[in-house]
Amino acid sequence: MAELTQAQLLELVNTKKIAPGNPRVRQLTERIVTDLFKTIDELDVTPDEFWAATAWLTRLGAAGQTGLITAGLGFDRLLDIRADEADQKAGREGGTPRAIEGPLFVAGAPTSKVEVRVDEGEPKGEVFVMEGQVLDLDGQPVPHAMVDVWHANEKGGYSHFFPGMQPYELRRRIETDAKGFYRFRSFLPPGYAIPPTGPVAELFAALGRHGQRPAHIHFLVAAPGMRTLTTQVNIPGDSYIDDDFAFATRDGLIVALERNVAPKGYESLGITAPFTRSVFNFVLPRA
Ligand code: MBD
Ligand code: FE
Repeated sequence: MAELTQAQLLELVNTKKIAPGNPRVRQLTERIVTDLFKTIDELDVTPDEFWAATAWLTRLGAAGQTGLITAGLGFDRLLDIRADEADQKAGREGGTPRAIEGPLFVAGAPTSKVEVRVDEGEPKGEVFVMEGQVLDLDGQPVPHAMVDVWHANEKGGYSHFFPGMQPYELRRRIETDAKGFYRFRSFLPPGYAIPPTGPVAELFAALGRHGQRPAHIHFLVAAPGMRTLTTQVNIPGDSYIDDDFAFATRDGLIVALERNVAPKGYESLGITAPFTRSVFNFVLPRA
């Protein structure tokens, strides 16, 4: 045992067992350990570098930023690209493009039927209404779909993650009516920036990268018998629209804005002055 070579050590690590364990976990661990041994050897990783990396991982977990780094290193978008490829191969094309959930979704937001005001009090930005239908691929309404919507506040912060916000602030669920209609009022949120200090900010500084996302609103649309859609829409005109640190913007998800829409018909949302609107349908394939 004393005179192990690198190759012998790797073989030992990857074959050691007293029980079958979980074959998939064994397979993935073996691959990752093998690749890391190779990286350390070929790039001549020093002990200082190695232990700095493990300390960084510890801080990453403690800061709750694992979901932020997966997005920033492209893994979330990779999974979407792979899901799109799988759909294409299976002939399951069409519908609203998926876009990454990101690390900031919180389940269980307050639910309303058909319409809701997402923000509260004085508008913190341009008053915005988004409305449309949930449809199937044939253009037929999907009744009683559940539309989860969540977005950042005027400082780019999300409730449950950003200090000083109320539980479920800027998070709501809307149940569509029999014709699949939904609508909500809020304000146009600004973009998002990663927390300025912390493990992700440190890595991004070392990589010479920014941690900005263009202005966006998240959705999760679910209905019985339909495939759940996780997506985001982008607000046009943001300078980061083609430079998202999370690689999540997509054609077909940049909403068209109509400005100066007359308030008539929007009184139930508390609207009494011209506002900004976007009509957007969510199209879901069958499950
Ligand atoms: C966000 O607001 C977001 O949407 C993603 C994907 C990653 C970090 C912050
Ligand atoms: Fe977001």
